[in-house]
Amino acid sequence: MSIKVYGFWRSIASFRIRVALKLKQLAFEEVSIDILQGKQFEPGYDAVNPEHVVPTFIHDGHSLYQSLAIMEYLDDIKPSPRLLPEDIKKRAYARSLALMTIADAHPLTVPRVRKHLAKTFGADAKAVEEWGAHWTIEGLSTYERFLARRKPAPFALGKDAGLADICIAGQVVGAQYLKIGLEAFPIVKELSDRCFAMPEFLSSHPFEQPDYKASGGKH
Ligand SMILES: N[C@@H](CCC(=O)N[C@@H](CS)C(=O)NCC(=O)O)C(=O)O
Repeated sequence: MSIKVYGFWRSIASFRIRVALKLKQLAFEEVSIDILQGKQFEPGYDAVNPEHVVPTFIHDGHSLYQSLAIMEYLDDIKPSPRLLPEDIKKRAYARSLALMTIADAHPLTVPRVRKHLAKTFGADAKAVEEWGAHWTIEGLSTYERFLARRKPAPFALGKDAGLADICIAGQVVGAQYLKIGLEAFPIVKELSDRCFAMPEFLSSHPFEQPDYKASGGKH
């Protein structure tokens, strides 16, 4: 089986895929597309992914897009260990938690949105950063409220880390970029500390990626 991921160190969606592949113990090659330099818009990458975003996942020559669809596909091709619970109610709840960042919080902070705020609405660097911080905190607050009502045991859906934990950990990575402390989100913090104690999460962290290190370690 050959797996190639077009990703980027800073991409939280790429982080999700890295963790998922490592939890599944599936070997992969990652090709870096510098989305801060606009490489996602170049013709070579347009041929790979016409949405001009990372990640793109290629399995034996078959292309897939969108981190949620890719993670569900991984469960289909390698069911154990599972990323989504078998129980249908728990499975839907795991997807719900996943979408709170994938669909609601994270898309508001990606480069194309930040660029549009600056270019079209004249937002300066400080305003763009405040925008990002606002939506990142909204995402963390949402997770804290949900996890307070349905406590991690010890992971979001039970004894093993899965899809929901990957997504929550990604939201925490977004907070780290903006130096947002997690004091106000103690349950999220405990869950993400537990995740990043695992080598699959830690080695997938943006600051551990070769393209981050090669860039001189600035974020
Ligand atoms: N919903 C997509 C997110 C795709 C996405 O927006 N990726 C970001 C990086 S995390 C990107 O490539 N952005 C490029 C841009 O904003 O120009 C997923 O979960 O895969």
